[in-house]
Amino acid sequence: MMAGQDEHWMQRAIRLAERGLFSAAPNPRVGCTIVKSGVEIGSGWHPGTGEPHAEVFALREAGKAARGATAYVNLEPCSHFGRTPPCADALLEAGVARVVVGHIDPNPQVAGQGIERLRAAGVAVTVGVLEEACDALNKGFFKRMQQGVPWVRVKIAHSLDGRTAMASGESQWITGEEARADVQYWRARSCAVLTGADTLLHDQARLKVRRDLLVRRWPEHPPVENPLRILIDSQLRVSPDHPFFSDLSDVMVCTSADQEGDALAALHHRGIPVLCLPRRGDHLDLNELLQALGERGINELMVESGPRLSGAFIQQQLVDELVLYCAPRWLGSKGLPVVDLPLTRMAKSVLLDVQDQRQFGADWRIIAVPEYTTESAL
Ligand code: AOF
Ligand code: ZN
Repeated sequence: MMAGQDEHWMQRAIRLAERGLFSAAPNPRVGCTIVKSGVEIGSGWHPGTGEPHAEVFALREAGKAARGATAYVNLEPCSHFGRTPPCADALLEAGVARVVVGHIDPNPQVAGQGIERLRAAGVAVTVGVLEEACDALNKGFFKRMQQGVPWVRVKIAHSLDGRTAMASGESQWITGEEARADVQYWRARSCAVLTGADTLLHDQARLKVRRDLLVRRWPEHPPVENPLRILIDSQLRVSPDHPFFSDLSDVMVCTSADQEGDALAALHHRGIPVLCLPRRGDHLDLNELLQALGERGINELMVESGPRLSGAFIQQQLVDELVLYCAPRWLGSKGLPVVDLPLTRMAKSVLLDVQDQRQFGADWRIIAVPEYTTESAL
């Protein structure tokens, strides 16, 4: 089989996997296509936890024709009995002759054993086709499996003069509708969306996925699971009557472990789950938060906060990716900064590795990865 063909069909597997972009978590997004004589004879994708895996749907569709065919999967077929039996066994039973894998599954229950089992049974296995794209699709799942914590993505909308709000905190709306529709895409693919008290005290944000805006950005109408909405409020300044709490099915408040009194009692009274975190300098220990979120199966965390909290995530070197929307507008010299980072020397500056830049309406979106050094730690 020509390498170009492998790439073509792996791209198809990735497209199938993307149908689970907003619903597969905490499981990875997985797609599978079964190909014989250059023709797809079965396809499938994993819709979410508890549902059959991608390979199972694809094999069902292919039926007996799967014998001697090639299966393309963006993630290594599993080898363990989880909620479903191992996909490696299903592929063997169906008599598939070759399996092309995009990326190894770092889940310790799998971690190469799926591939081993297939090879041991005489199936030809090719690993690493379009590996980078397969990695990009499941960065959160991979990080949680390898490090126990979610992938942290910080979103910031700012003006061309580097301001995120007026001095009063007023910030609606800096960017235009297209950029805001794109924000819905990131929210929908996140397992959790996090904000801070400063933000909620200034606006009526609920951090819900706006499906009317999402369909503009992603018109296929795939299933969407609501992300967990997290409020960081170390002093419990946000009232339980804030619109953020109008729906309690998917909220959580994180506060300081030394909080007590009426405000805490009011949250408990309303049945709002509260996570108490130790302090670390001026902020809560965000690393502890990430550990707790990892244990809850959060793969991708999106931070949509003001400059103080975004700054704390950057200072604690916890940000994996920045999604910046820059609007062609000046908010003036009294406005709030992009992040609160009280640096004094150039040596401490945080370099950003720009991965992608693109225009949304009149605004620019920049995706960048902070390059931390020991020097950039405050
Ligand atoms: C595959 N194909 O489509 C997916 C896989 O609880 P379970 O049984 O659903 O197992 C979940 C684990 O299986 C998940 O953590 C990951 O390692 C793997 N996901 N594997 O062969 C799939 N979704
Ligand atoms: Zn499986």
